[in-house]
Amino acid sequence: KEEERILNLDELWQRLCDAPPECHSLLKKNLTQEIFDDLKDKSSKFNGRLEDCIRSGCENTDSGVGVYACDPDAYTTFAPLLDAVIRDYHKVSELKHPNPDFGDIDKLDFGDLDPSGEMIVSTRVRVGRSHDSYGFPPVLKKEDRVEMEKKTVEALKKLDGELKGSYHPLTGMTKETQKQLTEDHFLFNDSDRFLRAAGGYNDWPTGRGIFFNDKKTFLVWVNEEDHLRFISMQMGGNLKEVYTRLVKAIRALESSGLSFAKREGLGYLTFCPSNLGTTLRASVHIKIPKLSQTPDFKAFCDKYNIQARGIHGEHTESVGGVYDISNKRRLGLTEIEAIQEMRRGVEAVIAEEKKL
Ligand code: ADP
Ligand code: CIR
Repeated sequence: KEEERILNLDELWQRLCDAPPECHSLLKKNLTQEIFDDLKDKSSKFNGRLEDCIRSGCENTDSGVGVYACDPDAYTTFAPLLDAVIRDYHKVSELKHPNPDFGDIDKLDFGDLDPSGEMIVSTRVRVGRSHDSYGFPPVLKKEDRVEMEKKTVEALKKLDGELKGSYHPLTGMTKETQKQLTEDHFLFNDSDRFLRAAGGYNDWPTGRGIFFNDKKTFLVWVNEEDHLRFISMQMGGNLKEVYTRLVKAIRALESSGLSFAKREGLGYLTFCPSNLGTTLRASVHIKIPKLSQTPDFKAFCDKYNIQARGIHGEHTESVGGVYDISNKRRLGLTEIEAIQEMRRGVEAVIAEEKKL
């Protein structure tokens, strides 16, 4: 069938050129004929090609970003495209990124963002990490995924205290368990067509799994979009507790023998250019039935550099006026600055909802 045929680079480019006027992806905006011609014959370290980076955005012209890096080296090989997309997404004119700075977690000047408990349902902060010696999904082989999973699980076994937990591979997990964990917002699935087109579900479910502690307040996603995602979450609005737990986990895992891909000016490298830098996304699920219905909702979010998503993740819908509100920028600021950006945005959202 036509849709199942793997399109070659020229066909992908043609699709992008023929994209409907509603296509406003960062790929469409930034991949000029000149850049295309410059990059079309290049290969990255793991033999990734331009088609691996742009397939998702060409097949899904309704993408927001539309670009993925085929491996960490893609950020160098395909820099003329990727740099432009990074500047655009993170709103930076120069590709500069500070050293990690999590702030003084014993002296944080915030606690619960919604002490009344009326508006915030839950709070989550995540970061992504990539093993520095492997490519990203389009160039990975089944064996790579299995090896990475093994290395990761070895490191996770060393966690102790509140972070101590167990690993649950997707292979062998019942459909019912997967469904329940996904509905409860703990687990990922293979239903994102953007990620699918980028090769994110190749060899599914091999090498994928989830680690969590007893309370499911600290979780690690293995080989979903990124090699690793560290997640801290809990019910209610206590950002201080959630963030503090994540910082402790990052510190423990950075000294557990794993080595993560990083680059001067870009911070930690991730599969999607929207995630690199701090890789941090801090979110609340929050009830905002009034604000979300105003015509200025999007402009309001833009003003505070926050982003609204549906409650089952990106590209999903809101349910009952509950939205996922998070910081949008991850590059060009420190971790603690990204958290403060989210905090200010959420406080403004709460104040505005109460006013309406
Ligand atoms: P990410 O980019 O962080 O991986 P997604 O938008 O794909 O995010 O969401 C991943 C999962 O995390 C989804 O199941 C989503 O519902 C859940 N999630 C995100 N933020 C929160 C939150 N504040 N509370 C509970 N679940 C959340
Ligand atoms: C898009 O372009 O809309 C998708 N490829 C998602 C982009 C950003 N989100 C992500 O990395 N999770």
